[in-house]
Amino acid sequence: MKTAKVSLKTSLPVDMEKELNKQVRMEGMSSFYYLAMASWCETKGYINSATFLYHHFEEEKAHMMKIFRYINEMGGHAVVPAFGEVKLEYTSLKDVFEHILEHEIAVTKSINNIVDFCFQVKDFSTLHFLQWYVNEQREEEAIARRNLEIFDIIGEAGQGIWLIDQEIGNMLKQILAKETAKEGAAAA
Ligand code: OFO
Repeated sequence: MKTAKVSLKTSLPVDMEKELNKQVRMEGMSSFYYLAMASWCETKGYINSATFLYHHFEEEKAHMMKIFRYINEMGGHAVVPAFGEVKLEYTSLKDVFEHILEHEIAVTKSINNIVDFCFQVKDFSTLHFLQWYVNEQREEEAIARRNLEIFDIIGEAGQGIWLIDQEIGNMLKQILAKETAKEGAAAA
């Protein structure tokens, strides 16, 4: 007599698992974009921008892992994605930050599509889980826009580019202070 294979049941819809695995890849790709940009900045002497981008590389890695762990927690199967090539060269520091804003908008759209899908399949657990990403993307887009504004306000001529790099360093300090405050509030 054949024994039926017992598989663990999950409320995670199969298509949702696929969508989340795609997002795992997108977050992973994001981390490598930031890493490549950090390296480009470092080799050009934009040290503060490089530090900002190395920090962001770590953040994106954490975003990837958060979804990865969620898929398995829900009884799905998180898949290690194949990562493609990333852009290694940029024409200027502003070019780097323009790519960042474009990329973050693409990530927001991707998250929004999954949120929309949550409603379609009535997956309220994933909907709740993704709220964190909705907020995160709003914050990240705002930071990316602010970084580009800095270029317009200061101007790149003369010592401008040096000042811009300094200002991006200050932006990172503000981000780190906010993160510490959030952690403090969560621990209280
Ligand atoms: Fe993953 O937060 Fe932006 O991309």
